[in-house]
Amino acid sequence: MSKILVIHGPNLNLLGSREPEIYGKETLDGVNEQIKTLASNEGISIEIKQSNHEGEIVDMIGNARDDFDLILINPAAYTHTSVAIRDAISAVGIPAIEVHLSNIYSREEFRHTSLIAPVCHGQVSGFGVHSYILGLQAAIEMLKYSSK
Ligand code: CA2
Repeated sequence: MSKILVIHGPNLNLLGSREPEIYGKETLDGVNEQIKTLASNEGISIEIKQSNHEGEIVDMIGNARDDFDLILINPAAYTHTSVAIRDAISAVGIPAIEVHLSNIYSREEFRHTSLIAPVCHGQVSGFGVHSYILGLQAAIEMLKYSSK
């Protein structure tokens, strides 16, 4: 059974409580339920983690090699700043897919650059909670083809 690690970056624990006009009204628990439902329908094993700390996220990525086939990550604000997370993804040896709730290219200019995207297989941005679902569907397709 394929195993996917989902990582939510800083402040995503606040989802649903503030800025609903940008990030929607769904809570992180609600997002996670949707992710788990799709994974279970597709026969995929999922582990979901959230951290507000860059080093912790670097460790999660580094430790994923032996236990997971793919990482689905919303690096949140670290998208635009973290060489450490980029290097961890680049080094881990399993594919990663980057997701964003908002369309980072239609927001402030500092959000237009992702340091993470160049080391990911692909990026989904701008579909709210559905970005995670689309990213997960893409991940599942990728894993199907890579195991043939
Ligand atoms: O659109 C996304 O998913 C982002 O990764 C969200 C980050 C932001 O820094 C990125 O540029 C784009 C922010 C996550 C914080 O989420 C909050 C949710 C509710 C209330 C406050 C913050």
